[in-house]
Amino acid sequence: MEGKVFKSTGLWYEVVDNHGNHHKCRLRGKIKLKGMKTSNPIAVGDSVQFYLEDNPENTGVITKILPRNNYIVRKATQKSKQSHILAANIDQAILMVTHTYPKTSLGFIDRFLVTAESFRIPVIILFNKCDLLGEEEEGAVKKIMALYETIGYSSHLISVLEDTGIDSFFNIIKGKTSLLAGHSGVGKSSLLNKVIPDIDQKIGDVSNFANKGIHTTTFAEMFEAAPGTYLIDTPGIKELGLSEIDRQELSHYFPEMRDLLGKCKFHNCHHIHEPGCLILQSLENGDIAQTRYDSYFSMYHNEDNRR
Ligand SMILES: Nc1nc2c(ncn2[C@@H]2O[C@H](COP(=O)(O)OP(=O)(O)OP(=O)(O)O)[C@@H](O)[C@H]2O)c(=O)[nH]1
Ligand SMILES: [Mg+2]
Ligand SMILES: [Zn+2]
Repeated sequence: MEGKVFKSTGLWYEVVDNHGNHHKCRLRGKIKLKGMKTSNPIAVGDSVQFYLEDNPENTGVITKILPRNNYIVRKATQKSKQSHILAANIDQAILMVTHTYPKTSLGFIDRFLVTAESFRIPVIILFNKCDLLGEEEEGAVKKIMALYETIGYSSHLISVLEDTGIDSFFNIIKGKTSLLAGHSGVGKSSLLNKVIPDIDQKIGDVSNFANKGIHTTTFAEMFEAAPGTYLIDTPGIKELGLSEIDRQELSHYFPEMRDLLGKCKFHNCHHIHEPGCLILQSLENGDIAQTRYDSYFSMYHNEDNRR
């Protein structure tokens, strides 16, 4: 039988077959994936082959992972060399961010965008909790949104709480498999509950003390919002490792830099301090935003970007 992995809790995988039936499956032995140091062999969104065992519980055994179209990873832990696959076979990532409560830094957004670019996964940015914004803050958020729109990332101001901008969200996800990502506490599960009313994802608090989420969602899980429309809820991301990205390649993952590449005076320009650098010129004349260049600079030097 063939199916899609909807949930993975370590030992057990929830696999949904082509008829929509859910099966509790495990892995037989070890399936080795070539050249990948990942902490999880199978991820949510994977297509697998499995058979059902002849036992009272009717559990299944996964025998094969079908080739992935793509996948997105983060480092398993901060210092870890191992990567954790967040999800596989996704059409797009929805990055949910908040200006306050909790605050999402531009550095984090840019890191996520670069990671997604490197996996060739389109990103849509949702700015949630607009109900918490004063006039001035809303102006600031709209400026940030305009910046990302210019670069090519569709950005939306929403409030899950007040039901603002949720209708148009459905058009964004229709017929696709979307990964919902962002810091803990930004409202990912809240949005899921809103668009798929018959599920009941647990919602957490944002701690008053640290202004951070409390990691309510602990496992990635896929839900079917409508036939052919899938949403993957993920645990809040604290940071993203760029382990697989080479310094030389970094500028390729900044869309606003891409067109300029190869036109600097030196063909191997790193766009840090070289004379005749077109990227630095564009920064000077405002065609490249300072915040974006700051992110480039910091990623180039492999700095931790949790500002
Ligand atoms: N003011 C306001 N609060 C919201 C909004 N959306 C969600 N919240 C609140 O934010 C808190 C966190 O929501 P969750 O949906 O659990 O956040 P999450 O992103 O799933 O967090 P993790 O599972 O920890 O990654 C809850 O108290 C929600 O009620 C919003 O639009 N406005
Ligand atoms: Mg959650
Ligand atoms: Zn340059």
